This record gives sequence, C-alpha cells and structure tokens, in this order.
Amino acid sequence: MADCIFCKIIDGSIPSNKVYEDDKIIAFHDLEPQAPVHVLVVPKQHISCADEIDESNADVIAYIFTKIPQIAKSLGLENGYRIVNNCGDDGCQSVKHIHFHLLGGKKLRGQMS
Ligand code: DGP
Repeated sequence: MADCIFCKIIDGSIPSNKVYEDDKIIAFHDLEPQAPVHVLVVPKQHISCADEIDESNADVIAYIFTKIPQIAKSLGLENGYRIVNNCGDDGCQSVKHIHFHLLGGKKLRGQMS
C-alpha cells in the first residue's frame, strides 16, 4: 500500500529500530513508547485491521503469535507482557496496517480502557 507507514517500514523506505524480521513479519520499537518495552509486531502482508482477518490471511496472524514468545524473550520480558491490538475508530487504531503492541518491562496497570 503506497501510503501506508508500516508498508514503508517493511520495504525499508522509512527507518525503524528493528528487533526481529523474517519473510512474514517484522517487529520494531514503537516511536511513542507507552512502557519501558514497547514493540510493534506487524505482518508484512497488508491487512488493514483485525476486522479484515479471514481464512485467506489467518495463517500469518497465527504465525505472529508463535513468534511473540521468542521476541518477548529476546527483549528480556521474562516476567510477562501485554499484547494489544487496536481496531478501527472506536479502538483508536491510528495506523491502518494491523499490528500487535507488545508491552512490558514493568508491572502494567490493569486498566483496559
Ligand atoms: P495504533 O494506535 O494501535 O494504530 O498504534 C500505532 C502505533 O504506531 C503508535 O503507538 C505509534 C506508532 N508509530 C506510528 N508511526 C510510526 C513510525 O513511523 N515508526 C514507528 N516505529 N512507530 C510508529
């Protein structure tokens, strides 16, 4: 997607502080961290939001969740972490390329909204 920030990070035209990359996904530090560790885990395939997940693209979403423990371990999140996905306007999704926030590095507040 030509005007998608995360597609530009994936193709290297916008720099990022990468922590993991393979042929299907990328993970990089969030520009505006909300916790001591705040990484975004993003499929390379452009899927706009969780509402667009279907049988044709669910494999890469499942794949992300198989890689998150490895990424979390590499970031030292031995004591747990939070995974957040914002979807659509009410979910306050600002970048319309699905991504999972991986947050940790301290005891996070329990509040969800
Ligand atoms: P969300 O609100 O769930 O769509 O989260 C989008 C996140 O993306 C937000 O925490 C800030 C981050 N972000 C936006 N633009 C960039 C960028 O160019 N580079 C990086 N590393 N993060 C970005």
